Amino acid sequence: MPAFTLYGSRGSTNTDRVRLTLAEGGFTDYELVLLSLQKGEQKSEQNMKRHPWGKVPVITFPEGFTLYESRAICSYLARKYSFPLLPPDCDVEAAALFDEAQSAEMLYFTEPASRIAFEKFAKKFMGLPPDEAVVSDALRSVEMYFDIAERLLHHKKYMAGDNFTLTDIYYIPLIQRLFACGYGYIIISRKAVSAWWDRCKSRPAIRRMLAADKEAAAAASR
Ligand SMILES: N[C@@H](CCC(=O)N[C@@H](CS)C(=O)NCC(=O)O)C(=O)O
Repeated sequence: MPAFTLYGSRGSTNTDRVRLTLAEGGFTDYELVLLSLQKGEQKSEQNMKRHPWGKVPVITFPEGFTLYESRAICSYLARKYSFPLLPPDCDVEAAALFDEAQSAEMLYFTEPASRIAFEKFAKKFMGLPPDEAVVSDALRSVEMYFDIAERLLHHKKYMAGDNFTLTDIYYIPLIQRLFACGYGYIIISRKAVSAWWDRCKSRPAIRRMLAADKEAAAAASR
């Protein structure tokens, strides 16, 4: 029996955060159950019991422990299985800088980047046109975000310091989405941000997972 079940969805950036964390940790002893967001399976009675807001991802253990929220899941898994993706608990300053970087990612990057992904990517599958005013406003925020990240990344290799951590993983799915929507220039045009992105995506586990997902998406569209 696998150690736990991850309920997620294909193309879900929040699910991909967890999958990337597991890939980086080299952990494969889990079952991935894909729910169809198009069919509304995340709002089924069973999933509402797992996730009170009716979303993915969620993990459940055979003994009954259940956890939702992608970042909480990633840090729980990193702690439980000792993935080297968090600062050591004894280094309180490094832990505080990690929390700081995670807050910045979640509030100043993911918030506007998700609006772009929803308008330019998800709405296509719903047969709806993007709201260009929302996109322009969100693009301005993402550009400003990376102007600041550019300055900060001149003094550190990764978002929370000189080590690759979960915070770097948290960016990957939505940056992939920005590239898919034609906004990759936001990353590439900033030297330090672009170098950071290259360091992240060239990690062997990340490279393998991104290549496999690209291949799967191409096969699904054939
Ligand atoms: N803050 C949550 C966001 C979860 C979320 O919005 N998941 C999306 C998929 S990427 C979802 O389930 N959307 C369907 C819905 O809201 O009905 C996390 O980090 O896990």
